[in-house]
Amino acid sequence: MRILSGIQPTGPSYHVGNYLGAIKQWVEMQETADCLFCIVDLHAITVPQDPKTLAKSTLEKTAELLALGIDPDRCTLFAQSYVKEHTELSWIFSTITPVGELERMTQYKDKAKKQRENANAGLLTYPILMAADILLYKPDVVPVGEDQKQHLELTRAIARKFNARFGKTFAEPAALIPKTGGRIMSLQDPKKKMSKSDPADTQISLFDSPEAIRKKIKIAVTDTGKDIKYSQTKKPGISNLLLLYSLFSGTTISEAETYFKGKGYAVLKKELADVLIETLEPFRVKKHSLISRDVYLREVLLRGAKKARSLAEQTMEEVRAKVGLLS
Ligand code: ATP
Ligand code: LTN
Repeated sequence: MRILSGIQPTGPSYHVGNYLGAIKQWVEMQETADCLFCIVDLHAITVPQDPKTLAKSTLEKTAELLALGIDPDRCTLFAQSYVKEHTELSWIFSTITPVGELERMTQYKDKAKKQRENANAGLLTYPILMAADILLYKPDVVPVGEDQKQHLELTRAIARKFNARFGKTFAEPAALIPKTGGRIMSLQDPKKKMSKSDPADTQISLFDSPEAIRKKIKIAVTDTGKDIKYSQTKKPGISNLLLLYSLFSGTTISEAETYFKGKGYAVLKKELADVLIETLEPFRVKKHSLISRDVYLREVLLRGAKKARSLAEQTMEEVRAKVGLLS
């Protein structure tokens, strides 16, 4: 079984949503499957990035992934921009993807609204590059958070379209979205998903200090009333905190509800902060020991790219022949 997934090197650090929605699954799957994990730096530049810090940020995110348990000896970890076949296949896919389908993508609509003065073409064609990231490696499964479901459906549609035009080339990969934890909400606006690119107090970074974790949980938005009950519609704030508690403490939601019955919001917040601090501490220590090892981190990404490239080249050879490009 082959797995592929991607993550952007954007924002200050990966957050608990990235972990529960994606990275935790990656760490588990590398034990049994042939896994490729791609740091998608070309996707990141659809939002303006400082050229002086982007490369550094890519290395820092590599250190974070290693600290979280991604093991370069058990998987292929690489930077997207090191494997040029991604952009080549993306161009070919762009010639079979209707613009109307891209305009329907929620992530495009959200991001284009956020940066009206820089609603660049890359934001629109972003899912085509993602389809190329995926289909180049012909994976069976793509583990992602719920926000990527629509992009995965488009990837499947692109595979179908390519096959119909040029002959059977790609199987349709399945999205693997966790049953719980696939959509962790912002601590300040629990109707919106937690996002790296939003302000610090909306997210718990996986590498936050204990003090920062306590403070952010303390000021997290809650709901009226005082019962600790899971209801995304009636109690979105408390439900998000309860869900985080349940996932980090290894209890079910209903066990957590029973445990907090008759206790106030402040108790839930304190216990959530405790369990987060305890679980995240080893990640912080590990990141600290890796962060200054630039040469090693770059070497990990280059080694991964070499492995990825050999697979990508095979697919491109097949694609080029099918499309009728000169060999
Ligand atoms: P940005 O705000 O910079 O767009 P992001 O926080 O959405 O970043 P990505 O790098 O785009 O993070 O996503 C990496 C992975 O984490 C994807 O699989 C995505 O679905 C998942 N993910 C992102 N946010 C959440 C969330 N709030 N809950 C669960 N999974 C998430
Ligand atoms: N679009 C995704 C990141 C991403 C990805 C991929 C995920 C780019 N390429 C390939 C899975 C497979 C995002 O914004 N989270």
